[in-house]
Parts: sequence; structure tokens; C-alpha cells
Amino acid sequence: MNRFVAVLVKSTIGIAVLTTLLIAQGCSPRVKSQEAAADKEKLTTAQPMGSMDHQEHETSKSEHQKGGIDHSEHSGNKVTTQVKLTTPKDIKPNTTVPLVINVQDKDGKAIANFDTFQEKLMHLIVVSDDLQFFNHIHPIYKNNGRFEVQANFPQPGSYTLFSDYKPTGNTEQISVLKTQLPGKSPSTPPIDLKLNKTFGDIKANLTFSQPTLKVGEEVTLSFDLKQTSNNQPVQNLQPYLGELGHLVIIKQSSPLTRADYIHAHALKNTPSGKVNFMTNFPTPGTYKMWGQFNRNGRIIVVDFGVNVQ
Ligand SMILES: [Cu+2]
Repeated sequence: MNRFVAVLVKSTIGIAVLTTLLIAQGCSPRVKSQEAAADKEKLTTAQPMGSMDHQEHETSKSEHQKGGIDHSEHSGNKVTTQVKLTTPKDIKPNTTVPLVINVQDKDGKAIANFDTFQEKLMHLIVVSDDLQFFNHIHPIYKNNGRFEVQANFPQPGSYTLFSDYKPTGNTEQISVLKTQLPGKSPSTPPIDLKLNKTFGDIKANLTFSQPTLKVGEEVTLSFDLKQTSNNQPVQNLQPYLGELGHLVIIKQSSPLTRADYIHAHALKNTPSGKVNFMTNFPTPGTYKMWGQFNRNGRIIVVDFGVNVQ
């Protein structure tokens, strides 16, 4: 009898824990222009970009547990973090849902202090696993390792969230989280490799410093932005999160891991309408990139696909 009760209690706990976990599968299209709403929180005091090189994070490819747990390990100042994502149980497409992200040390103890970098305490890049959907949002710190943010997922399917944060006194960390929307995801269109595209009233052209993109070579990616109305360079770009632009690059890959994620920094002093980023592709494949620029307070997102040999 006692044993029966014990078993019952145990299985109840099992169910409770499971509800915070997430399941995974297929995916879906749509590039969404910047989630302005989620970004509306006032910019906190600007901090200069650290000398932090995001590229150092691409070196280790690690397995990720389902259920949104990722273990980040970095050389340098060592803190091993695990990050847990909690979402509502059944997320419906195109519905705003609350996400909770808990950052803990390896023993499960909350990490309490974080440094601001690029004007935020956490940057969260959300992509559909087919790289058709992209969003860049900023979870709000609630204390005790807990971050909260509202998010919106456009279609059924699998999503990967790259969470970028810096525990005080440690190097910047990128943790990979997964979630999934039940239902059948539409078939994935191939990644568009056109280098001339129109986004609303902006014509964007991407050029490279090299004739072809090769693994391990430093390359400058140049975004040329013109107004569709008069074909003149876009004049009024303002800093976005402390820089002329931000570029997230993700390699098409299944499953997506931290090694597939690159955040490139804009170079300074470019002519108007031009924003340059320097980067280095670690492995051959097809990459998708999203450049984000601030035009009079409106964030524009410009995406391209490239092949790297
Ligand atoms: Cu950010």
C-alpha cells in the first residue's frame, strides 16, 4: 500500500516536470520583419561594445537535450551554465506567448548577475529550423536567473532559440534552446540565393570582398541599401544596439547547434547606405543571414542566403 502511494507520488511529479518540457519536429516559412513590439522596451544605457569576439563561440559543436536545456562551456573565465526554457504547453501559431528562460550554474543554482552588452542583458535570436523565420528579441531580467519575454511563432514546426548573455565576470555565452509548435509544418522552400532583393521601400544588394566565399577566409560582407523610390542610398541609418547594424548568420543544418550561429559586427566609417560586416565561415554549406538596421527608429531586416565552399 505504502509502495503504491510512493509510486503514485513519483509519477505525479514526473508529469509535473514533463509539462515544462517541449517536444520537437518539422518546420515552416516566413521572414517576419522585426518584432517591433517586443523591442519596444526602452533602450537601457548604451554601453560600448566589448572587445568580445562572437566568433569564438562557434568552435564547439555540442549536443542539445530536448526540453530546452543547453550546457554552455567556455574557456577563459569558467562558469558552466544550463539554460531552461519554459513555454505554455501547446503554442498556437501566430499567438503571442510568454517564454521564461532560467539561467543556472551546473548545479542548478540560479545565476543572478549579468552584464549588459550591446545595450541588453540578453539577446534572443529565434529562428524556425528551416531558417525562413527570424526574430531578435530582448528578454527582460526578472531576478534570480529568470528572464521573460513575449514571443510569437508563425507556423507549426520546430524552432531554435539562440540565447546570448554574459554572466558577470564571465565571457559571453550562447545557449541553444528548442521549442516546437504542434501540427503539420508547410514544406520548406529552398534558401533564396539572390543577392539583390527588395524589402518594402528598400532595395538591398549584398557583395563580398572575395569572388567566392571560402571556409576559414576572412570576408567582408557589404550591404548596400537604396530607396526603391529614387534609387538613392538610404541616408538616415541610426545606430541599432550601439552599432551601425547587426548581422546574424546561421548555417542550414539539422539539428541547429551553437556551432551554426555567427553574430558579425558592423565595421565603422562606411559611406551612407552601406554597412559592412567582417566574418569568417567555419564550415562549408548554405548559410542564411539577416542584417538589421535602424531607419528612423524602425528596424529593418534584410535577409540573404549564401553558399560557402
Ligand atoms: Cu539583441
